[in-house]
Amino acid sequence: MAVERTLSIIKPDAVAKNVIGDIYRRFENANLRIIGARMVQLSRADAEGFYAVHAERPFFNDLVSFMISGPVMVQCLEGENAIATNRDLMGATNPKEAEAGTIRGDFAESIDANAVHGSDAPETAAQEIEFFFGKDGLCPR
Ligand code: RTP
Ligand code: MG
Repeated sequence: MAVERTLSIIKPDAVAKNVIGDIYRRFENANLRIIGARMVQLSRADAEGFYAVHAERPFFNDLVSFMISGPVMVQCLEGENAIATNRDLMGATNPKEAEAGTIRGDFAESIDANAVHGSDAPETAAQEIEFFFGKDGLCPR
């Protein structure tokens, strides 16, 4: 397994529930290191740019509106197999299908308010990390 980086977002619903620390604990328990972190209030243009890959999907407007409804906590995670490890911690996109003990199983309310985002592949991870942290905004160690 290779050391990878992935982009994680704690979405407005989970920030509002005051569970950032609980979610960070899960990352660290899974041997993922937080090598960059920012709390951000996204603008509509920011969210549309971040989710441009979904622009033609029927849920795009709901997704963008939700992601700008309050601040989000954005982090770059690094570790062995980080992309899949984070997706396993997150659980299924639809919380009705997410297992108990996953972040979405424990905290998500709906397919929109589903607590977290995680990159789904190395290429998207690299793009998403650069979107939030630029070329030199990380503290790897
Ligand atoms: P994410 O990108 O947020 O980590 O979630 P994901 O990979 O599990 O899901 P993705 O297919 O990339 O969709 C991005 C977000 O859009 C919302 N969505 N709504 N109404 C729907 O059918 C629907 N499908 C997706 C979800 O909030 C999902 O996280
Ligand atoms: Mg996705």
